[in-house]
Amino acid sequence: MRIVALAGGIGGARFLRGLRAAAPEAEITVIGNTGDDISLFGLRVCPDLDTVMYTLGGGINEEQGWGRRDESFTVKEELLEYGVGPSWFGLGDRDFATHIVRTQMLAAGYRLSAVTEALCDRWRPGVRLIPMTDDQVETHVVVDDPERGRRAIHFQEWWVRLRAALPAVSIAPVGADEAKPAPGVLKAIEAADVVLFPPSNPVVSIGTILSIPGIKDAVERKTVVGVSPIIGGAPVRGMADACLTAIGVETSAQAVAEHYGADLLDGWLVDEADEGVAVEGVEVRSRPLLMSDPEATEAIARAALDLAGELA
Ligand code: GDP
Ligand code: FO1
Ligand code: CA
Repeated sequence: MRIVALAGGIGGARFLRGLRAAAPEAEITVIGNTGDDISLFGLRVCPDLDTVMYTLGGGINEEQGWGRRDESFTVKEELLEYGVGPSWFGLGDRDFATHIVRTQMLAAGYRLSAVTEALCDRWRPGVRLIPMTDDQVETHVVVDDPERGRRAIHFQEWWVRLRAALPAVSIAPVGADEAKPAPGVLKAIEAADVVLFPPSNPVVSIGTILSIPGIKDAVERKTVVGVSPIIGGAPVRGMADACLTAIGVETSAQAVAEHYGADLLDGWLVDEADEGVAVEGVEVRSRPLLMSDPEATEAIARAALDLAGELA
């Protein structure tokens, strides 16, 4: 079986670990979000790609959900001694090595998709991980800054430094209009038996991937099953509610399914707390959706595949 999954960071990565266990024989292609990417200290950082790569490769900090385990922060401390920031973004020493390799390869002319493949040669995630695009796309957030007025800031500044505490006036994937899907993305979707939306952020993860011209149209032609990241009217972790509010979508499993719409979604898994969700043209099933341990996560992935099998 050929499976394509679109993925952000933590929610995507954890689901994929369950999917790999649920379908060990399947060929899984992951299309990763790169809208969170940022250049810091002259280095290219790809948080969502790295979260998927480290999680599936056994190198993730499990408690935190991002960054390396057994991490230290000597380089960051030394940079701060020089007065070189930002201090609000925690790049660890082990993680730095990934960004150095990536930046060196990009400078040598390799595309991000080729670089990601090279990094995965070390981590062996057991899936094919492709960035959504090789072109630079960076999500920006327009805020009303009490000191500096209305301005657009990088997504990471809004998410990590401000903890999404300033309401987003709007959120935009800058560069998406001119971006092309990375090599292999459309081919993988076309060849897929099923396309899965893990419980990733509907706006700045799945939404950003779908904003790359050509990807949404290709996905619409397939059997698509999504897993709700919203349980009982709230994100399980993180601040996805702030992103949904910015695009005028209520924070509920029902509203997220309606936002994706029946043209895109064929099946939708919601938590038992959200029983009663109904969207015309979408087959909705309720079951426990907390990825509390590997077994629970595998069961969620299996349920998504079972639903896809019925709908295909
Ligand atoms: P990010 O890039 O690190 O923010 O990660 P993703 O975009 O892949 O996923 C973030 C989403 O995962 C958040 O909206 C959470 O609500 C959702 N999430 C995290 N843990 C769980 C879980 O155990 N179950 C479900 N259903 N959603 C989860
Ligand atoms: N998230 C934080 O909340 N604080 C950090 O200092 C931080 C550093 C960081 C470094 C590398 C990396 O790959 C991810 C990192 N994240 C950090 C997570 C991350 O940037 C955001 O949670 C996501 O981009 C939102 O999906
Ligand atoms: Ca992300």
